[in-house]
Amino acid sequence: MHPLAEKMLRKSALPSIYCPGCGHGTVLNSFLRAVDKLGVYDNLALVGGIGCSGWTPVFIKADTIHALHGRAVAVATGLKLAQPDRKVVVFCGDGDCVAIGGNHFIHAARRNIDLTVVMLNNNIYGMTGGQVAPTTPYQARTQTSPRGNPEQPFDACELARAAGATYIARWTTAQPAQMAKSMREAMEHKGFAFVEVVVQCPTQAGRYMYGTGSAVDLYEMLKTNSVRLSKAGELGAEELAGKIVVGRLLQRDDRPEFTEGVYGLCQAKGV
Ligand SMILES: Cc1ncc(C[n+]2csc(CCOP(=O)(O)OP(=O)(O)O)c2C)c(N)n1
Repeated sequence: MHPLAEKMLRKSALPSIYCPGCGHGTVLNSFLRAVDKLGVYDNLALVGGIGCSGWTPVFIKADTIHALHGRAVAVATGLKLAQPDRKVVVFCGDGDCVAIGGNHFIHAARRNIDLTVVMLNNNIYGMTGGQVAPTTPYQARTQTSPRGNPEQPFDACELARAAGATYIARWTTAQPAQMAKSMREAMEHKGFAFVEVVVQCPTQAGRYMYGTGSAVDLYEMLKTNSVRLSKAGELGAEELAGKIVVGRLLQRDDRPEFTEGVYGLCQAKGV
């Protein structure tokens, strides 16, 4: 076993339940590298939601909580307020984060609470059989949109930006080193940090949406469709259609952090 895996994986949770070719393992790998580099291992508190992505903290030897579907950010908010010195990291799926948990997500961003939220976006509800998600592309075929998705998807990074997040990055599984760097930056950042990772899901999104269950083809698709933020500005709307803009999309430090604000108010009142 790789020394990092030896040190950080919870062996009782192995072997992994991820489907063959699933991108979630790459996200786990990048996260372990980010934690190792930062050396925050002993101070971590990880929160997972329901769904395939919710398994990510289960594999890591750290303090972890498994929250109800959609409630991972809400649970993390309580945890951070109770233990402000912790590095609290949430792993959630796109359905978990911006569908059922959408309200918690935008209000956590609005408060600028010091959390790192990693959203594993497979564009679908993976665990429950491939239902349509708020990130499913327009007209894409899923188990609940057999004639094509009639809804327009939204961009979770733009949602986070509008709500008040202060660090935002997006990568795909085809950029694991950059993803790890962003995870590091997100954990170092004081405030609400959001890292979206677009992952291949051969079993559900692959077969129904993209017409291939081949992880290699899906991975290639992610790679060729990724455009760096620095390059995206040079492209017109037509050239950008269907592309995934990747990079550090936002970093600002002009908004107060919520936990400090709460403790500051309590101190001022002598509580
Ligand atoms: C309150 C509630 N509603 C619905 C479910 C059923 N459920 C479990 S996982 C899941 C889909 C998860 O999709 P997503 O969050 O995108 O994560 P993925 O499995 O794709 O990683 C659903 C609907 C549930 N467990 N709890």
